[in-house]
Amino acid sequence: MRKVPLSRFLIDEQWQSQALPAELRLLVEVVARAVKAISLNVNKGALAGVLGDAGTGNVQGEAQKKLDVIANEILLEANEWGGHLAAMASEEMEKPHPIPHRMPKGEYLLLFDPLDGSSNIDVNIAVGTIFSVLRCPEGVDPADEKAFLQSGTRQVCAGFAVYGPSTVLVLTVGRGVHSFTLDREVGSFILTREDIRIPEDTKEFAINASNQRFWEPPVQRYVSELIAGKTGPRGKDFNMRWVASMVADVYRILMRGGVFLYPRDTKDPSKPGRLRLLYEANPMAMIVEQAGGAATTGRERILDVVPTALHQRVAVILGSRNEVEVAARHHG
Ligand code: AFP
Repeated sequence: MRKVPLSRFLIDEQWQSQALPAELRLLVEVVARAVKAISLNVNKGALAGVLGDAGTGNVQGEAQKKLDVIANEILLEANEWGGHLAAMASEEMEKPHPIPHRMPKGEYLLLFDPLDGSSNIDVNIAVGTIFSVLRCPEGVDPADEKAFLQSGTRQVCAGFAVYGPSTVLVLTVGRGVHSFTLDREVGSFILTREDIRIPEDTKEFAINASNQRFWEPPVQRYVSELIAGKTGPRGKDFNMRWVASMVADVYRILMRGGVFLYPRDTKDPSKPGRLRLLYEANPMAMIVEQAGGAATTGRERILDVVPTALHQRVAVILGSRNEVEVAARHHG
């Protein structure tokens, strides 16, 4: 494979395919630089005193880890001054973060989960960063969350980083999915997988099985068939994985197929599912669809969901197209 740094790849996308406006290329470069800084902090772990709780809570009512706050600050600081953004929104902040008046502004909105899987950080399991890019609608105040309430089909870019044995950046600008591995000696992301395609079938599913008693009947039926394996209607055995870091489960699915489910459950009726639509489900759904997979709530395509609130949650079933289809059929 040609050793292509992210910057070269993006320049090619900009000039050869006219698919990437200069401002969006700058946005991706800036986010990639922020991801490198987050990776550095994550990899220092205990040595940098960045583990453990921050002693604060976020808008989700969840205790924040120190690295949640650090990663959020890194992304805000890196993106404030480039002139490519109108505003940002984060899992860690209740309201949108407008670009300060003294800074130049651009046409894009950047949404992110700065540290996905943060409950894993203290036990040294892979975590990540998820991001989504929208255009700011004309005539809408970017500081108003209404500017962000756009269906996932409106995304112009989506990506995530996995801080695992290696740091990998997965990216789509609407022309396939590509992954870049961080070369720490040079400090560059190097293209390592071009035009990733998810196998259409799979024998591997990912779900937090401890919630089984809270699932709706269609999911109960679907998962029990997977567990029945050869002895059941599927006629084949399945394997199960659950990392509890969506970035790690989705990356595995991009590499070898699989189906990931975080369904609605009755555990907390106020939360239709755990995952957030705008900065977790939508970017992952765009990536999975661009890689030939499928992403549904069980009842509708995730990218078609019309958002009504910045931090709303949604049920997620995504991965190998044919397997997602089987799960969706159980929903009638
Ligand atoms: P945290 O970021 O709070 O650890 O949540 C991670 C996550 O949003 C997603 O990455 C996982 O797939 C899912 O939640 C894990 O949820 P459970 O802890 O309920 O299994």
